[in-house]
Order: sequence, then structure tokens, then C-alpha cells
Amino acid sequence: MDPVPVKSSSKSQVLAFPEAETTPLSRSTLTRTHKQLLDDLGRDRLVEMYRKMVEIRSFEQRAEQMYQQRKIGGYLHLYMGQEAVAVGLLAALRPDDYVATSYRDHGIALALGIRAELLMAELFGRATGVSGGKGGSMHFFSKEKNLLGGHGIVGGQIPIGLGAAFRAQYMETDQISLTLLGDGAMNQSVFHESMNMAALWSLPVIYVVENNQYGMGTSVERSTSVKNLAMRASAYGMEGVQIDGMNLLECYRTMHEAVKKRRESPSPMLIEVKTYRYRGHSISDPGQYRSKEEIARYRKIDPITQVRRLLEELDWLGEADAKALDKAVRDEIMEAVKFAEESPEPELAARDRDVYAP
Ligand SMILES: Cc1ncc(C[n+]2csc(CCOP(=O)(O)OP(=O)(O)O)c2C)c(N)n1
Ligand SMILES: [Mg+2]
Repeated sequence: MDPVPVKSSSKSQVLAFPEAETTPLSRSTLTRTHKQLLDDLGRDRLVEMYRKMVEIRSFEQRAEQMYQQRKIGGYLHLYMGQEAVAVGLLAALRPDDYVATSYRDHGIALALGIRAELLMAELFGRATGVSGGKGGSMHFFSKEKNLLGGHGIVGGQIPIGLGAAFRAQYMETDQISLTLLGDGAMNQSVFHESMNMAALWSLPVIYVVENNQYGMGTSVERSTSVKNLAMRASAYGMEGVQIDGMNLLECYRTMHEAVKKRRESPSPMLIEVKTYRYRGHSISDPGQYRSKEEIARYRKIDPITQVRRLLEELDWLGEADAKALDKAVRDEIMEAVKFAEESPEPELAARDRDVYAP
């Protein structure tokens, strides 16, 4: 879906960015590109991606329950509904690429392959957690997986992802920096500064805006003048595209092509992924600014159900196997809870460690 130049009402030219098509996955409606993609991926890879999405959902359902039982404190921003984004995008990256995201980071960390027990322990504030129990839900970091956070400051990750791309260019590696942000974060000034610098220096950063249509209780309709967020790329002479984030294959295809192009010749890109969060902004948000009908509309095109149906239609995963997979994942998450509960709290001496004090 390349931007198409069209004539504007004035004499200057603007780029039109087509709206993403939303066609839920089904064997009968697969595009030729998706069929090719399925051939390339093969059964095992698709089942693995499905499993990862189920793991993210299951992890968060359990985390939500643990929070309600007061075993987890602090903030908890759930990713449910957005699983295809994390899994589709990260499946197209190499292990040495960089990833930075916002506080809504559970799905990204799991999709990167960080073990659920390390993440659950972090939510429980235990020393075995991925950030030593001192970061909590919003601050997952992993040096091993090149996860540069988990950031509680809206847009805080935007220049950090830019810096990682700068490093890749400076050191002459062909690494990519994937930097995810929300629709709300796009209105932070640092977004514009970073986009400008990325384009000016042709840095290998892929900015992905997870447009879940709300920034806390404020809809994109009310907060943002240009509704097609991908269009902002044109202001910086950058490639931009809008895609359906409920569709796993679309997320994977777009990222796969974007990465391939940038490994050969670095340049930045903006991808707007249209998605939806089922839960409130955080666990303490009852979400009264949107209707039950709206949520039900998205539940109908649930990203996990879409893939499950496709796997069944392709005869790649029958009902019994899918149920067994669900159960195995649920058991694994219960093990993660057990690990977290049995882990020690950080020692007092760890309090001042890893703290930056200029
Ligand atoms: C600099 C800053 N301003 C305000 C906040 C409060 N805040 C937390 S999340 C949020 C909304 C962000 O929405 P969006 O970027 O769409 O991400 P989403 O929560 O939808 O994933 C705001 C305003 C903050 N954490 N940091
Ligand atoms: Mg948002």
C-alpha cells in the first residue's frame, strides 16, 4: 500500500494515505500475498505465533486477577486486544535488533521471548523479576533481549529508540530499532523532533504507532486533528502506512517488508497500526467513555480468534489440539505465578543500585 500522490485543492501536492482495510482472516478471503506468506511461514511457525498470542492473553488475565487479589501493586496497563501487533511485528525482527515501548509493555516483552516467570515476578515486585523487582509493570527492561524499556513517561521511549538507531548507523551494524508508541504519545513534541532527526540522518528506526483509539479517556477523534496518523510521515519525507492491527498476518507482512528494505538501505518509517484495547487505560479505569457495543464490535474481530479460526480452516490445528495448547499455556502461567510468589523481595541494599543520580 504505497502512498499515492494526489492533487490537493491548492497547487501543491500532498500524499494520500489509504485507510487500512479490515478483512478478518479466513481461508476464503485470503489475499494472494497472505497465501504466499502462509506458505513461507508454514504450519509450525503460525502455530508458534498463535501460541504466543494466547500466552500474552493468559498472562494478562492472570495478572489482572492477581492485582484484584492485591498480590500486585502499583500500575497495571493491560494489552488485551493488541496481541497481534506485538507478535506480528516482533516475529519479523532479528534477536539483536532493538525494541523500545511504552508502559503497556507486557505483550512486547513476552513476544520478545522473555520468560513469563521473570515478568510475573516483576509485577509481584520480586528480586527475580526482569528489572530486579524495582520497575514493576511499566518498566520491563532486558539487556539480553535488547529491550530498552518499558517507559512510564508518555513518549519517553521515542528518542531512546532514535538513539539506538543512531548507534546502529554509527557502528555500521545493520540492526533495526523498533520503537512503539501510542496515539496519544504522537502529540508529544519529542515525537516530531525525533521524526525530523530520523529522516534527516536516514536512521534505521521503525516507529510503530499502536492506535488503540484512546489516550487514557480521550479518543483520537477529540485529540488529534489529522485522523490518519500515518499521514504525518509525509511531513518529514518519510514512508508511512496504516494497517489493520487486529490481523496478525498484516502486522507480520508489513514489518517483514519494512525490515528487509531497511537492512539493505537504512531509512526511517512510520507504521500506524489500528488496534483496540479491551480493558480500560489502566486497571483503575472503568472505561465509561466508551460503549459496550464498541467493545463488542472489536471482540468480534478478536486477533486471537481470527488466527485460531484460520488454523482450523487450514487443518493446521484441530479443536482438541487448540484446547490442549490453551491448557498448556494456562498451566505455564500458573507456574509463573508460583515462581513469583515464592521469590524473595529485593534486598534493602539493592535500593540504591541501578539508580541514576547526576
Ligand atoms: C509526559 C506524560 N504526560 C502525561 C502522562 C499521563 N498519561 C499516562 S498514559 C497517557 C495516555 C497515553 O495514551 P497513548 O499514547 O495513546 O497510549 P495507550 O495508553 O493508549 O497505550 C497519559 C496522558 C504521562 N505518563 N507522561
Ligand atoms: Mg492509545
